[in-house]
Amino acid sequence: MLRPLDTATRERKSLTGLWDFRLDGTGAGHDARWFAAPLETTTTMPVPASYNDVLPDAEVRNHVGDAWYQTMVRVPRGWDGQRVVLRFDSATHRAVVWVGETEVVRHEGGYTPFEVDVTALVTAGEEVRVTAAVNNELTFQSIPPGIVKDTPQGRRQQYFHDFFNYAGIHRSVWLYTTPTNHVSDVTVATDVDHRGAGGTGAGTVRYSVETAGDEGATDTDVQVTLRDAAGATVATGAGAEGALTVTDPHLWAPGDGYLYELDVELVGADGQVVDSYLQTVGIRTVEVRGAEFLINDEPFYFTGFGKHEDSAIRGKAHDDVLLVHDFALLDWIGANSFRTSHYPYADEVYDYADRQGIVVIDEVAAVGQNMGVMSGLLGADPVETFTPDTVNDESREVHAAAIAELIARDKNHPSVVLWSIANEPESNTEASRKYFEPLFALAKQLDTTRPVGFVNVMLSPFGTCQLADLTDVIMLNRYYGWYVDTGDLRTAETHWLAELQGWATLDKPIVITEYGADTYPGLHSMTAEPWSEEFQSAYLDMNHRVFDQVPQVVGEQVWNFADFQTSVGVFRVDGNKKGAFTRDRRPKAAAHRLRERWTVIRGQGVTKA
Ligand code: BDP
Repeated sequence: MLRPLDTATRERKSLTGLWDFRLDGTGAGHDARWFAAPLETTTTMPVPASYNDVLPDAEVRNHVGDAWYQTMVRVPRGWDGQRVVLRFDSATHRAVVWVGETEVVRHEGGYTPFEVDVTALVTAGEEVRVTAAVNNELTFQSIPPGIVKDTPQGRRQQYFHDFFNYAGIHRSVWLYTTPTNHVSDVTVATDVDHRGAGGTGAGTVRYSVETAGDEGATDTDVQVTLRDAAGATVATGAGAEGALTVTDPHLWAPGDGYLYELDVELVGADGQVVDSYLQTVGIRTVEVRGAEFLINDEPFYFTGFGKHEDSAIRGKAHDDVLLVHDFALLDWIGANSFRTSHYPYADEVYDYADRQGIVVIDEVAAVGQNMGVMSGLLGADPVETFTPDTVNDESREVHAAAIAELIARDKNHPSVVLWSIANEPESNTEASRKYFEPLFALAKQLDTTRPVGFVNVMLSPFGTCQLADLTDVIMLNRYYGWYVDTGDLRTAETHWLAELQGWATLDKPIVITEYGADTYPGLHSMTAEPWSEEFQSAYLDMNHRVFDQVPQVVGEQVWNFADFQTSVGVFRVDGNKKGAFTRDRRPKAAAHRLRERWTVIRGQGVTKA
């Protein structure tokens, strides 16, 4: 799916700002046709924002059900004759949208965009009412899963993941135009002949363009022009599909976010440009070879974090200030990568990662498909994960759609080098294999250019995992010294090394996607006791000693970049405190420790010595 852009033939109008807002715990608004009139409310809500923490009200924070948003928008008067599209970059976790009194679109899944052609419902120069009912309920058929319980005190949402169920309109909303006959999709994939003359062989940009329109855009042709960062044309092509050759390309590489731009034009029979779309392109290769993860044919060692979209008051809303600040902190600490744990992030994040040369592991919102973790750690009712009544065939359809939407959205980002199709699902049973086999096949079919993996949980240690042969990269979340062998780092080190040496026999690259210890900022301890800043540093040191003994480990991503909000529980003190930074992005002692290690690794080039 293409992002809305301003180009020579396209215009956008942002619908961010204050919208009218009303909660609806019983779903009454649908029958009462709240979309048909101005919303009866005096409450306004910023878009984008999670609504939960904006108002100091427990009812709002813990709301279960619909949240109605409404705004009036004047369609720019110059838009006559254009195709007009309404797009939500996300609405968490599902939404129904009306323009005037007409329902225009429904979407399932809280972290990917959806859009609809509203040309027939709008008039250039006139106002139109846009209403969205955004629902935050999680069930066994949603990604991520959860259970809504009816209690005498009201409806309660239980869920199986360790971050707060923030909801609302978290990203931008757009009204935008395209010409009637228009470019509807662009796919680029790049290759480099690394063994070419002098070691810097030609680059290839394969492209494929889809078009749509009244007459199927049949009397139009596609022309493409590839420009370098200075704007000079380096290659041109004609036709909906093709391959462009770039001699001596400036490769996109970790730490060097060099981008070309592909100008895709739809040209009419009279030679007039009908539509123009601009697609950024990073020329690079990604390959798993034996136990190596290669970017541009060179072994890459991931350093960085599992992150969250999370901050005070805003919750999960995208925020450019935080974006630029977080990336500056990644640079400060010497990190070269992060995982979008545990859901697709805002489009802006990937654009910025492309430009900054930061490597991304891109994750589907499938987190918490593991009832073992829940009953073991959090005391939830013991149920089985994969049964007709829990995570079932219908859940898998929703999961498949989430994978397809993620790949469709992010396929052109050079920063994305690996798809993660689930975090810590049950993976040690036949049922889990049956559930996941088709999903791996789907991801590999939808993108033949990137490796596909999933993140393995500690309850499915080496030797028991039934998905290990399906995953291109072994991604492990391990908490030796924290959840097991708590505080005993010497024992933890032995256990961790023993398990890791088992995984190493599979001859696949291993990325440690989570290791971390909750740390209360400012708490100190002479003997490095858990929760202290000293312990967090000692814990990280222990992990690094283990990783450095196993050559198959090609990456370390600390859990977490920053402290983040979770549901309440006896394990959490105002959220999860495993951040290297606090929630307001101040460094704990561990941040300095990581900086010492990672700036050295960065200085050695992409690979670890
Ligand atoms: C892992 C999860 C992550 C949690 C983390 C923790 O993948 O979402 O926040 O543990 O417990 O199981 O801190």
